Amino acid sequence: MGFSEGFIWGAASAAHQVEGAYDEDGKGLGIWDALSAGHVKHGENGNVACDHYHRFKEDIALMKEIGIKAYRFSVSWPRIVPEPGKVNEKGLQFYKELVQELKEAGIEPMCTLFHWNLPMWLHELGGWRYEGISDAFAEYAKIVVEALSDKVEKWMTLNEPTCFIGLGYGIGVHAPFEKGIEKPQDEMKADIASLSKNALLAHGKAAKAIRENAVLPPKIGIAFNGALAAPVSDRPEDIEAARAATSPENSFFGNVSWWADPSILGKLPPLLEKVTTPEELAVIYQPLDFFGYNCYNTSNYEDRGGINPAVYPGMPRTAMDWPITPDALYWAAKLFHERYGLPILITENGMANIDFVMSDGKVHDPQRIEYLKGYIGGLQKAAEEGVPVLGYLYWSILDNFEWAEGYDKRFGLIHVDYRTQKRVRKDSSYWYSDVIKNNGV
Ligand code: GCO
Repeated sequence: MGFSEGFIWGAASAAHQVEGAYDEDGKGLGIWDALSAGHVKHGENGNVACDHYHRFKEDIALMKEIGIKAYRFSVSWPRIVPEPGKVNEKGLQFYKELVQELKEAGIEPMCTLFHWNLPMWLHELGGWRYEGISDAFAEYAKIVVEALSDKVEKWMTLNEPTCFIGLGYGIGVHAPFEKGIEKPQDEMKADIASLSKNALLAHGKAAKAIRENAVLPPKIGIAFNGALAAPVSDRPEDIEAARAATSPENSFFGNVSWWADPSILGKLPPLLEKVTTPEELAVIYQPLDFFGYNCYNTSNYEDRGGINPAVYPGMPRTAMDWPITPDALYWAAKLFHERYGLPILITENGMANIDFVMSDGKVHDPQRIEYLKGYIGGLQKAAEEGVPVLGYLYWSILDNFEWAEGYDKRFGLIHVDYRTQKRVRKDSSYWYSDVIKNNGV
């Protein structure tokens, strides 16, 4: 016994990272369009990206060839609401055609409402600091749900609030590139707490808007990320230490529990409690259907003083410099299911590799295959032990715009030559086809 029948094997992407067409058909600018100059490696930007906006049919044909059963895409908020109160029908049309094409290919469309490219008009009102942002997000959610929910069943309100709040307003490496970290610590913490509250309110209001307006009975979640500690051994005290390090009492934005405790358990971490009223918590705390988690590694091994001393010189790392820790999905599924009681959906997992088209015209990526064997194997073990796991979505279907890292970090199952937009399936995509056929590794 391994993965359930009907286990969802899929792949993911995000609008700003793949679509391009940044100013076409009435799209407004988002913060990544307008503010990223000077912040991205090699001076690159997402203006064209993979040109998925024009090539989605070709891309879906490749997904079908691979055998993928679900595609997690995100909707670009500034494409749909380019200015306050205005709905861009052409933008909606794009997503309607996208989900239609997916359905015809037998692929389940899964929709993320916010994957980071905040409309500039909202940024100018204060961005995630603006008090009206959660209502604006709920209105936008309703528009998208009315357009797509006859075909979309699974919804993720937010992708990685840890990143768009923490990296966007704290560390300043993601748009809008604010360095809260340079403020006095208390001030920075209070600021991140109230920004986080607004993001949580946006989630809660959007979740409600989805439930109230969806045609197909919706399944709703958040795609979380954040620290995950794996135990150093199977001894109960080591497992307990991992549990405590993963969900500390006094959590902050880099901990999953900072976001998931309020939204799934209705419980506020101390710093959030200071800025959140009981009425607000009631808005944040909505029934959810799955626990989405974007998982790349356990954080023990990070050179940041994790609980595991297993960092060693020369340990395997991806092209992102991220440690390769195959037990990550096992512990993610175990620990997060145990704490939150929801079925687990791995909303992202994958690796950046030094991929290029080789002299035989193919892209050989054995490192990625090995990476996946280990990680998916771990998830399979969790499923075998009885953790309800709904699915696994590889990040990413295509090489794409990796935010501040630009284009040279390649996560795709499909290689993209950005000069010609030519797609080439990597070896790992053929390997993944077999995994899908066999329902496991
Ligand atoms: C994230 C995002 C993706 C990234 C991916 C690789 O996790 O940061 O959801 O947009 O591209 O995770 O870094």
